[in-house]
Amino acid sequence: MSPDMSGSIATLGLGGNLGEPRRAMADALQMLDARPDCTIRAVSRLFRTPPWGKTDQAWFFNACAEVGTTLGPEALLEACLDIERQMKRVRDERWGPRTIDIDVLTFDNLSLSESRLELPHPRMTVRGFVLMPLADFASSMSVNGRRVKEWLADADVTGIEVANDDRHWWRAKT
Ligand code: PH2
Ligand code: MG
Ligand code: MG
Repeated sequence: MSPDMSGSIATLGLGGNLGEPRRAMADALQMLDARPDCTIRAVSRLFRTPPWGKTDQAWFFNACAEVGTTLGPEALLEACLDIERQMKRVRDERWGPRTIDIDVLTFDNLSLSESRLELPHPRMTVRGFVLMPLADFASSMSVNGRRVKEWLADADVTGIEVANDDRHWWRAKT
């Protein structure tokens, strides 16, 4: 997307805890950025996070990204699911281990409540592993009436560590 093109701003949450999640997340961001209808505008640091929800599984890597896009929200979700499929995502159970997960967190200021896509992402305001990376580039963004940094101040971030503080970690080729 060229900078003068009108479009939308979406934020994404990425994570994984099977195989090589760092590589999978970097590849996913590069694949999105390579599309003519998506531009990666910002990427958080890379974090190492304790499993949330289902705790008897490996730690995750997590990151967030800001995307400029001319796609609509459903088409952006489809692009993310496509990438998950291309990367042969493995997932057996809800909240269980996965090679890669790409969630659409926000899309402009849109509120949506569809079975396939709820915006803002319904659990993003309570998840430290989403809020901490998101605050790297969107700490003042308003979500459900509060800023990301305010949600983050109330979130449990126990155990979350920075795995790579170079914001360009995702551009690495191999
Ligand atoms: N994703 C989940 C469930 N639990 N825990 C962490 N730390 N990171 C995740 O990305 C994650 C999770 C379901 O999408
Ligand atoms: Mg998820
Ligand atoms: Mg998902």
